[in-house]
Amino acid sequence: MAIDRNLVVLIGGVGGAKLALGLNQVVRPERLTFVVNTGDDFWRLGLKICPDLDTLMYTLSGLVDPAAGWGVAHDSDTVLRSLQENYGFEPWFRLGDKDLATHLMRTQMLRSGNTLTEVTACLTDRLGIRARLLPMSDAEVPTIVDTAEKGELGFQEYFVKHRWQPTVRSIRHQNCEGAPVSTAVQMALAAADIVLFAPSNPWLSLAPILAVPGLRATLKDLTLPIVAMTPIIAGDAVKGPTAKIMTELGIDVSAKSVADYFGALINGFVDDIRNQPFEDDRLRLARMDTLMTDLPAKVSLARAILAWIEGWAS
Ligand code: FO1
Repeated sequence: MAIDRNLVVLIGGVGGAKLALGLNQVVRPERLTFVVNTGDDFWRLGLKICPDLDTLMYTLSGLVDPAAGWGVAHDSDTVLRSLQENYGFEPWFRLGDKDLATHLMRTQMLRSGNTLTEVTACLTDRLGIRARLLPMSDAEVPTIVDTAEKGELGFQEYFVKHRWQPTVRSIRHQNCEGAPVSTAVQMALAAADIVLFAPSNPWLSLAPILAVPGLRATLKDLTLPIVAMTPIIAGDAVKGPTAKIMTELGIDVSAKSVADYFGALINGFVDDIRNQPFEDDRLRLARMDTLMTDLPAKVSLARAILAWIEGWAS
């Protein structure tokens, strides 16, 4: 049975998209809103690339490359290879031909004066996605990673070009003072029955959303279930640099550290059954299998989380 409550999910890219797919099957689409990190966005070849929005769009529309978790399945690379062979362009950021169609369309619509929120609504509609995808802000708020070896790097240089190998000293969100929460995000949060932080990297993918001025304050004023989840399972991240970054920032690699990171913003936390249990008087805690190895696991985790939260009322 589809869940009939308004769910707002704050979410990053590949890690969060797994749960998004499960939620998409158990929540009525008109009740489901994703507020998506755009701190990873950048300009390449004159095109606006929004990796986390792309990943969610491709995942929810079934276009995604399942092995990578990003990009379009069975994509070709004719354009990128021509750029490299003819013009010596460095292809460290792989843009497939079909993927380029998305970036061309997005950029053209932005240049025509549409906001990123409007463009995303149009792209998702054309891809047959019925849930709502909202960029966290219409302003550009690029994530900058300060590293020991390379100094400050743009997010994609850190993550893709240098394969998240440099040691992270700190992370900042450029221009966030000038990036108000969009009206669409404000309205979604005002109508929410449940807010969920996806199991995305808190420091890289969720922190940029929380850095948008007004967002933390809006969340603090809500009196409803606000739940975060562990991206750490059995002392490590399933994929990506979460555990590595925690170590580099001097944070103990545990689910408890993740719960502490969200602090008073949350009142519930989903931990993994493989983790060492911890206590926190402020929080309702649940322990579930959060690994999501296949679609049935994604759907049953989504169902279990929402059933648990629904049980709070009784
Ligand atoms: N991730 C990579 O590891 N290598 C790539 O070449 C790459 C290209 C790419 C192109 C479009 C897009 O939307 C995403 C892409 N990603 C790539 C994924 C992405 O940059 C990261 O996974 C996220 O930014 C982290 O959430």
